[in-house]
Amino acid sequence: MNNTIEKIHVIGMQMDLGASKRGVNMGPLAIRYSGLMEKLEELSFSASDKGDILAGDPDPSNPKLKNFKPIFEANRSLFEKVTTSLKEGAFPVILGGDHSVAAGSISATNQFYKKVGIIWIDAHGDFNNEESSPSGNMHGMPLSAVTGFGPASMVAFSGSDQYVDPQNVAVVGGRDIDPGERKRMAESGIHVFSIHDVDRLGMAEVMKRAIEVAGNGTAGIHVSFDVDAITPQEAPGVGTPVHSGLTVREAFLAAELIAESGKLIALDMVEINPILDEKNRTGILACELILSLLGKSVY
Ligand code: NNH
Ligand code: MN
Ligand code: MN
Ligand code: MN
Repeated sequence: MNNTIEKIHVIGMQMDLGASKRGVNMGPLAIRYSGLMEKLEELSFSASDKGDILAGDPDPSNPKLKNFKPIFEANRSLFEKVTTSLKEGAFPVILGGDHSVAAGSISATNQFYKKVGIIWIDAHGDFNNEESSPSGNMHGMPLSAVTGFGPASMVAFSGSDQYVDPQNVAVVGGRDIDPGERKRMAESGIHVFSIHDVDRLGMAEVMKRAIEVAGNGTAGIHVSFDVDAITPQEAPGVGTPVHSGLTVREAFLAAELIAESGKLIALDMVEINPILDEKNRTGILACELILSLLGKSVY
C-alpha cells in the first residue's frame, strides 16, 4: 500500500465534447457503479466523492478546436476543484470524460507542486495542436498543451505559463500516432515507449524507465490513463479503439509498479464509453486499475 496517500477526492468530468463519438461523459457513472467509493473505503482510504462537473452545450464555431468554449469552461472548473483538493491535502482521482480533461487536472497539479512528471498511458499521443490535428478534436491535444507546445488557449485558465518539462513526460502504449503529431512528439523531447517497446523490453522494464523519466527531479508523477491503451477485446467501451494493444495483465503490472514507486500524486482515468461497452466491462476494469494504482495488492 502506498503509505503517502491517505485522503482521496474523486472528481468526475461529465464531458464528451473533446471526442467525435458521444458517450464518454457517462464514464464517471460507470466507474462509480463498479463500486469505486466502497472499494476505496475497504482499502482504508478516507475517500470523498466530490461529484461531477457538467460540460455545457456543444459549440460549432471553431472547426480547428471543436467545442473550445465548453471544454475550456469545464476544465477551468476542474482546475479549481483539483487545486482545492490539493490544498486540503487530498489526492485527486479524476474520472473522465474524454481526455481533454487532463488539461485541467495536470495544470492544477503542476501549478500546485511546481514541477510534476507525467506518465501518459494511451494508444494515442494526444500531442496535436490546432494546426497538426487531423480532426480538430481536443482530446487529441492535452499532452501537447500541458507541455507548452500548444494550443496555449487550451490551458489559459491557469493564468500561468509554467508547463510540464517534456523531459519528465513518458508516453506508454502508443500505436496510433498521426504523422504531424509524430514529428511534434519527436522534436519535443518527451519520451515515448510505444507498443513496440513494450513488446521488446517488457512492461516491467518500460515502467522502470517511465518512472525514472517522470520521477527524476519532480515532486511526483501524475498518471493520465486512457483506457484505449488496452486492447479493444478486453476494453471494448472506448470511442477510438486501436487493435493489438496492452493486455489486461500488462495494464495491471504498469499500475502496480507505479503504486510501488510511491511517487503517484494524481490520477486521471479517462475515455470510458458505457454506450459502446459490454456489460460495463470497461468500467469495472477502469475501477480496478484505479485501485491497483493506489496500491491495492493481489497478495
Ligand atoms: N490523434 C487523433 C486526433 O487527434 C485521435 C485522438 N484520439 C484519442 N486520443 N482517443 O487518446 O484526432
Ligand atoms: Mn488519450
Ligand atoms: Mn487514446
Ligand atoms: Mn531525455
